[in-house]
Amino acid sequence: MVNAIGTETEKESRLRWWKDAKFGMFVHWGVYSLLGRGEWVMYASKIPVSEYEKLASEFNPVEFDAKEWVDVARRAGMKYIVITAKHHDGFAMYRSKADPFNIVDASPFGRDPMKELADACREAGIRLCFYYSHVIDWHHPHALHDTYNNLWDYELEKKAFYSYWNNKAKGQIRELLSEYGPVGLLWFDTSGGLSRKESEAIVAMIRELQPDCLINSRVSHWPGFGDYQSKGDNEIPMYGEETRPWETPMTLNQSWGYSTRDQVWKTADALVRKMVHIVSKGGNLLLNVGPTELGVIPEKSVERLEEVGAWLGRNGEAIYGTGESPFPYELEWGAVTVKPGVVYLHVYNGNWPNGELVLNGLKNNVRKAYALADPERRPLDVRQEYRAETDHHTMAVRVPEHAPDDYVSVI
Ligand code: FHN
Repeated sequence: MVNAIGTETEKESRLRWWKDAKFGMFVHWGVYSLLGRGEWVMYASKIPVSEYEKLASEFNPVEFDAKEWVDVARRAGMKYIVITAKHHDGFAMYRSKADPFNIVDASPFGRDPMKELADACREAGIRLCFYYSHVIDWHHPHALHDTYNNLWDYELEKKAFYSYWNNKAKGQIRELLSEYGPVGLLWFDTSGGLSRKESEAIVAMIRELQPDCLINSRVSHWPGFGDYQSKGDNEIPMYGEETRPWETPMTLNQSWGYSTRDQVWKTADALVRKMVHIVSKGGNLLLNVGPTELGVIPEKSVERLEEVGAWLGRNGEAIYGTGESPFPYELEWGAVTVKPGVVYLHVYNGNWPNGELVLNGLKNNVRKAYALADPERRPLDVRQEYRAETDHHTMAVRVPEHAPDDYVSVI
C-alpha cells in the first residue's frame, strides 16, 4: 500500500513485516499452567492472592526449551511469537524489577524464559512479541480485577489505580522494551476503560522506546488506537468489513492457557481453511498454544501445527506476502489471494463444482494455470470468455486428473 506520493507512510512501513508474515504463534504460559485449568483459574476458582502466591513457589518448568518452542513455530510456518509476559494474574514471566512476583524472584526456576526466548527467536529470524495485561492484574490491590466492569465503575480512576499504573504497568512495559532487544509488537488485552490521556501516554512511551514496535488495538477502548485491530477471540469478519489491518487470535482447542480438560481440538484441515479464509480477507492468524507447567508445548498442539506447516510448505507462496481477495464475497468453492500478476485460487477439500472451477470478474486474460501442489506445475485446461459489457474475463479451470490436494495458482 503506498500513498499518493508513492511511498509507504510511517505506519505502513512499520506494519510491513507483520502484514507479510500472516501467521504467528500465540503463547499463553504462566504459573496457572500448574493447575491445568486455563489462565483464568485464579479468578474462576476464587483463589485468594495469598494462596495463589504459594503456587509460584511450586512453579519450576525445568523442561522449558526456548529453541524447541521456536523450532515448533518455524516448522508450523509461523513468523512471529506473541507470549504472555504477564497475564491477568499479575505474575511476570521474566525478571521484573517493578514487581518481585515474577518467575525469577518468586519461583524455584530462577531463569528468565523471556531472555532465552529472545535469544532463540533472534537466532531463528522469528520476531519476539509480548502479550501484556496492562489494566487487569488480580495480584495488585489497585488494578482492575475483572473484565465485566471498567475503571470508571470504581474509585480506581483515582490515585489508587495510578499507583499500579505508573509503577507496575508502565514500569514493566518499559522493562519489556528495554531488556529483550527489538520487540515486534506489544499485544495488550482488556483495556478496562483506560482514559484517553493514559492511552495516549502509553503509546507515546512505546514509540519513544521502540518506534518500530507494533501495538494492537486492545491497548485502548478509544477508537483509532493501535497499529492494527485484534478482532474478538476466534472472530473472522465478513469480507470487506475491515478498514484497517486486523488479526484473528485463535485457540487450537477451547482454552488459551494449558488445560487438561480440553478434548475438542480444531483439525488441521479446519485450521488451514480458517487461515486461508482470514488471509483472503486481508487478516493475520495468531494461533495459540498453552504450554504445560513443565514448559512443554502439548504434543497434540505440535502435531496440529506441523500439519499446518506441511501445507504451508507446499502452498506458502499463496499466503505469505499476499493481498486480500479482489472478490469481496464468499465463494462456494474456496477463497482467493493475490500477488502482482497472480491470482491464487484456494479450493477447499478438492471441492471442484461440476468438474471445473469458474471465476468471474477477472480483469486480465489468464496466461496459464497450474496446481501449486504439483511439483511439475503441469498446465491445467483453462477456458476463458471476455465480457465487453463489464470489461471482465470469466475463467473456468478444468479439474485435472491429479486433483490438487489444496490448490490452483492462476497466472
Ligand atoms: O481474558 C483474556 C483471555 O484470558 C485471553 O488472554 C484472551 C486472548 O485473546 N484475551 C482475553 C479474553 O478476550
